[in-house]
Amino acid sequence: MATERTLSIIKPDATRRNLTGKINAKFEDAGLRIIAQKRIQLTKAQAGEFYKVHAERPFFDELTTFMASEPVVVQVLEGESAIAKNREVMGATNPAEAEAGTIRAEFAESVGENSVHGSDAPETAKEEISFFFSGLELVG
Ligand code: DAT
Ligand code: MG
Repeated sequence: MATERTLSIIKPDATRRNLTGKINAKFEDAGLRIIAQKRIQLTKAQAGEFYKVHAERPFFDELTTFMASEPVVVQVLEGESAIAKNREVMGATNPAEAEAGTIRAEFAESVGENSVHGSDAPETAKEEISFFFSGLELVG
């Protein structure tokens, strides 16, 4: 096992309902450290660039409109196997399939408005962290 960093986003459905602290508590309780964090408003174009891997999917327009609809909190989580651990804490994409106790089981409103994003592999984690944060902002 190795210490990893992963990119997390608290999505607009969660910031709107004032859930940032409750979601951060789930990360910290799981041993993930929030080593960088900022609240920003994405444009639809920026959301589209971030999610470009999904550009051909039927839900792309809905996804990018949603991600630009209200502020998001972008963050870097660090810990042992942080990428997989964060995916565990998040739960399945569809909250109806998410395990009890996960963020999406407790807070997500639908498959589209599912409260959190988390990187899915070491390469995407690296890319996604540098999409939002400069090296100077990552103090560990
Ligand atoms: P995850 O966020 O669990 O990594 P993903 O990468 O497959 O899931 O999809 C990215 C986001 O796109 C997901 O969090 C919500 C949205 N999405 C995925 N499938 C969808 C669907 N069938 N309908 C609406 N939105 C969807
Ligand atoms: Mg994904």
